[in-house]
Order: sequence, then structure tokens, then C-alpha cells
Amino acid sequence: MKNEIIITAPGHKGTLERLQNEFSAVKLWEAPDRDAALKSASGFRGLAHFGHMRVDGKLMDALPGLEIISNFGVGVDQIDLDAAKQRKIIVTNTPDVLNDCVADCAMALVLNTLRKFPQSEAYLRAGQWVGKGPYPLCTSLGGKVLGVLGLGRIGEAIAKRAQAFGMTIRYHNRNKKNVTYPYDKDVVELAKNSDVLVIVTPGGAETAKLVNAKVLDALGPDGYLVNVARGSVVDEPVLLKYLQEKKIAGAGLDVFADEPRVPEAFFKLDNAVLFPHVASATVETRKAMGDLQVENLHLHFAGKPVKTPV
Ligand code: NAP
Ligand code: 8YV
Repeated sequence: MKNEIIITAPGHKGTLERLQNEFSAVKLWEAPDRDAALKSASGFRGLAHFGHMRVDGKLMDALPGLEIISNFGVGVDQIDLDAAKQRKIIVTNTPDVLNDCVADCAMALVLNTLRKFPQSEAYLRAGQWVGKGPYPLCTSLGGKVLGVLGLGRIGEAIAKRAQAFGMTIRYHNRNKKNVTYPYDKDVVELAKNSDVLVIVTPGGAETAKLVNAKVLDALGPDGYLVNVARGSVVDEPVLLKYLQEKKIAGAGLDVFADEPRVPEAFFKLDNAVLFPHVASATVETRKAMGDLQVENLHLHFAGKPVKTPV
């Protein structure tokens, strides 16, 4: 008999197919009556989670048999980890397999934000090259300081890439690491010392609005912000105002506070490059994430330790 799981939301196609083939699955988002679906799954031991929906204590209580929440993605800010711990529910995520892709995306944002490649291409496509002449000069990466806020698995992959572009690295974490990069004691100090500040911390309550007006003031009118972490880490209305008033030079953003809704005022900015949360969005990486999500469920049901507990 197949092990029973509940799937919270639609997600990566290949992974959904695997989950439905390899387990007996209830798809919560398709249930005409959500409460009845949860009741029918009350004895289920596994839950596979995709996306932004909150997995809170209330949902966990509706599934009293729950032993494991297997998340698709490394960020688990949408899961109430304290509630899971209280109920002795294991939470797993999909770290490491996406480091390279997310770091590539961060570098694309650094490149595009400083060099304005999307804006210069739009200039050409709009036929302005002929009439207005060459596109205005922008800023080089080489010789600039890249400050990494959150030098973890992905942050280290970004630092490695940025060095190959001739940038120098500094960082801030809560804990100093055994690395050769200079450490800044707080985020304001890091912003002050950086030309480009890249955010790669987890989201959630502890980092909410960590990048605020004080940090952006420290970054200054020649500084750039790149965010591949979570929109919640930035005070978004303040960032918008700083971009509109050119109090920072520019921003490259893969993540937003209320995805997929992005305040329209961002669309009008010439000094921002905006991606729709695509950092891990390649065929290879999304498959690897899904395989890990599925593997954690199988390991748990086989009575073995999961591969990537949070
Ligand atoms: P990780 O290895 O755990 O690294 C996170 C780093 O942030 C750690 O070095 C941690 O160091 C630091 N940190 C945590 N809280 C902090 C705080 N309050 N102030 C300063 N530094 C703090 O995680 P990862 O695998 O690199 O992933 C990082 C995040 O990227 C994920 O949680 C996710 O939200 C985001 N992400 C986004 C995408 C995307 O598609 N855009 C894809 C993957 C991941 P200390 O513990 O010493 O502070
Ligand atoms: C995904 C992510 O876009 O891993 C994360 O934390 O943000 C991304 O890899 C997301 O998890 C898929 O919805």
C-alpha cells in the first residue's frame, strides 16, 4: 500500500507527477470542501508543500497524524517552525541543489542593475539608437565592493562568482565565519562599506525589514541593492521611495513582499531590474529540488533519517 500524503498547492509539474505516482495523495487546492479534505486526511503522516501558503499550527492541528512537512524550496519562512517543533513534526527543505542557479541569478541582477543591459536593449528595440544616439554610460562591476548580507550556502556561491568579475567581497551574518572576507558587525556598517549590497538571508520574522531607510542611507546615492532572498527582508515602500528619489543608484530584485503582486510604481523605474522570482527556475534545478523533496518523504516513511532537515 502506498503511503498517504497531502499536497498543499500546485507546484513543479514533474514533482507533482512523482508525488501522485509514488504516494496516495490528496490535493488540497483541488478539494471542493477544504475542511472535509483535511478531515479525510487527518491520519496522514506526510505533507508536501509548495509555494507561499502558510503552514501554521491550525493546519497542523487539522492533521493530527502529521509527522513530516517536506518543502519544495530552501526557504521555509511560510512554515511555522515553532508550531512544528511543538508537535514533533519534522520539516525538510531543498538546500544546496539550487546554490549555483540562485547565485547565477544574483550575478545577473548585479550585471543588469549596474550595466543597465535590459534598459539599453529596450532603448534599441524602441528605435531610439538612431534618433538619440548611443545609450548613456553606466557603471562597471570591476573594482567594486560586493557586500553579502547572509553569507551562507548561496551567499558563498555569489561571492565566488563576484570575485571572478573583479569585485571584492565583505559580509555580515549574525555569526562571524571562518572565511577570509572582511566581516562587518552589522548591516548598516556593511552597507556603508559596499557598492553593491546583496541580500541572501532567510525570510521570516527575524529578518523582517532588516534592510530599511537607515541601511539604504548607508548604501548611499552611488550604491546598489540586489535581493534574491525574500521581499520581507526589505522595507519595500521605503525602497521604492529611495529609487524614485534616486537616494540609491539602483536595485535588482527577484523577490517581493506580496508575490506575485508587485506595486506598479516599480514598473516605471529606470533604475530597477525586476525578475518574477526566477532564481531557481531551471529545468535541472527544479527537478533536483523536487527529487530531494520526494526523497525526504520516502526516507521518513522507511523509518530512516531524512536527508535535509531544517
Ligand atoms: P543559509 O545557508 O542558511 O544562509 C543564510 C545566511 O544568512 C547564513 O549565513 C546566516 O548566518 C545568515 N543570516 C540568517 N539570519 C540573519 C540575520 N538576522 N542577519 C544577518 N544574517 C543572517 O541559506 P541559503 O541556502 O543560502 O538560502 C538563503 C535564503 O535564500 C533562503 O532562506 C531563501 O529565503 C532564499 N532563496 C531564494 C531563492 C529565490 O528563488 N529567489 C532561491 C533559494 C533561496 P547566521 O546564522 O550566522 O546569521
Ligand atoms: C523557489 C525559493 O522559487 O528555494 C527557495 O527558497 O524561493 C525558490 O527556490 C520556490 O521555493 C518555489 O516556489
